[in-house]
Amino acid sequence: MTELDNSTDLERTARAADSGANATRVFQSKLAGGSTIPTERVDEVATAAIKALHDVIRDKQVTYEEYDYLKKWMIQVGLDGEWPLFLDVWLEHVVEEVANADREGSKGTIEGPYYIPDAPMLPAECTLEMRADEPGTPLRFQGQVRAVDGTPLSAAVVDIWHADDLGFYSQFAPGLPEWLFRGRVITDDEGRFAINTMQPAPYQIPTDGSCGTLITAAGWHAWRPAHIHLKVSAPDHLLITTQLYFEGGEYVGTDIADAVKPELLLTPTPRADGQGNEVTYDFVLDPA
Ligand code: MBD
Ligand code: FE
Repeated sequence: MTELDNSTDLERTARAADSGANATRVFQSKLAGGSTIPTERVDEVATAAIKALHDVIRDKQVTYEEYDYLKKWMIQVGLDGEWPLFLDVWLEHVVEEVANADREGSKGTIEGPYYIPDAPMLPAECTLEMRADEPGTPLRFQGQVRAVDGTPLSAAVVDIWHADDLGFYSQFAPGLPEWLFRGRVITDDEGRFAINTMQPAPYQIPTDGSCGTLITAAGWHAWRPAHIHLKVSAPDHLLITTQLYFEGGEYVGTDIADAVKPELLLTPTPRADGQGNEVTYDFVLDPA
């Protein structure tokens, strides 16, 4: 590899130290109060989880050497601030599957570790915050929010966040504007929105942290396909947390976080004015 290739690689690699510590801090402010989960429930779930691990140890004949590396690794995950990343990449998709099994409206998927609440409020027709020379392919992302019975939902909130053209998230990578590619868009009288942004790039799990250590040790790849995160909500309706992907995009079939669903694929088309791409995607919210 040449020097130049190497520096390009470094630029494109998120660093665990930048993203992990902030993901941990942001998560800690989410659960302010104490747990209200009953003792019986903790007993039931914790006992089953521990037993599932016992079964793996027996089934795979786990050795003391492997057990000690597990301990060392788990200690390091905490030091790196990567528990939010680890849990959201490898467990959350099943929690989401259970949570949203009974929904009739739009499909959800995982939230991941990089949501920031209280992003700037924006009108139905808007442009997300970006830099003057923002690299990438412009995307006009438009659609309508409706109830299950088809009623348009005005004043719904389309809370959107995504990475930039290098796969970096604002507030989790250094040097980016605070609210880059983050905003809460309010739908108009017909429940519609039209958001001008830039298509995000695939996201690579930081390779220099403990999640990266696991990925390398196991011979996996470290990538999520390019995606747009959303939380869509309206009064008297259930909030849906979801992501949208790009049909035919790299890693769409091999997402390390297993969070792609066929219903969540966008197929943007070139705009008539030559200014990048456009795509329409509607959301349907279940009643509260
Ligand atoms: C991401 O951008 C993401 O969405 C998830 C789920 C995990 C890591 C990075
Ligand atoms: Fe993401």
